[in-house]
Amino acid sequence: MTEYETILVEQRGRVGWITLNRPQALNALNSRVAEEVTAAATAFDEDAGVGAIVVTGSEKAFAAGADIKEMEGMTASDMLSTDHFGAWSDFAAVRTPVVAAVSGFALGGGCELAMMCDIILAADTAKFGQPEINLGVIPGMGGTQRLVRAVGYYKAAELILSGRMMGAEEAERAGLVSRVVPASDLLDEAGKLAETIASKSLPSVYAAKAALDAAMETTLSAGLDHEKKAFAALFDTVDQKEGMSAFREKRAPDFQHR
Ligand code: CO8
Repeated sequence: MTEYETILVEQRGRVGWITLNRPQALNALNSRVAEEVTAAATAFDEDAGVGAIVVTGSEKAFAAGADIKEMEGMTASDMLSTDHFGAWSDFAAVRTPVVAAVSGFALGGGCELAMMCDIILAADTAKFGQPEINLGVIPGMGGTQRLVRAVGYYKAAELILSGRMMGAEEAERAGLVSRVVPASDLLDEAGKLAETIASKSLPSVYAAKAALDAAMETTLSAGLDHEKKAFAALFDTVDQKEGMSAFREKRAPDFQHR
């Protein structure tokens, strides 16, 4: 497996694990992290032996944001011309479902990275926020758009305009987090959830993620049209026949992921 500098990468069964590993900077996301996380996620995405990915950080920090020290001296034209965080768009585009397992700080780009994932599981210690306003900037990796879609305009506006952090329980109530678990159980719970997803038929998992993405991106009628076509297309898979005959025969399906 490729050697990485800022992340740890491991495959356990059908689950790919990516652990942010810059403890000295609370996993701040510099351009190297962006490249490496995207490269690792893309490699997992291209491997039919991987059916789900978990992204996590440390107990203290999922990620405390984009790397302020890397960005500090940049100009607007540096930002525009280098597409500083362009790699993250490729990460957000992987077909494989991604579970963010968040413990500690998920701030700025860290919160935005969690929101690029499909499911956010939070330790009871997690703290989410978009504090960029305190630095004289605004969220730049999707925060103004994805947070509004996740928690609604008014809650997102309060968080983004004030820079206030919210705890795990509040984030769950707001709809950003799907479940809060004790910090000591976070990785086990994320692993179990990812294994469950990875045990399903890969074509239907890809189709479900793409249809969910369509719900975020399009109008209701366009989204329904997307769903109708994707639903129909799955009837050409081996696994649709297997899933439905297993139901009729009252046994567990043996998916072939095709
Ligand atoms: N960038 C760089 N270094 C960081 C960052 C960061 N975001 N966060 C923490 N660190 C470093 C600290 O500088 C410190 O390093 P050192 O020991 O060398 O001084 C080390 O990590 C430990 O941090 P602290 O001593 O500050 O730890 P505390 O426990 O006292 O505080 C906090 C923890 C509250 C999380 C605090 O570190 C903090 O406020 N961090 C910054 C949070 C923040 O503002 N995040 C938003 C960053 S901007 C952003 O994410 C924009 C995203 C969009 C970019 C898109 C570009 C196109």
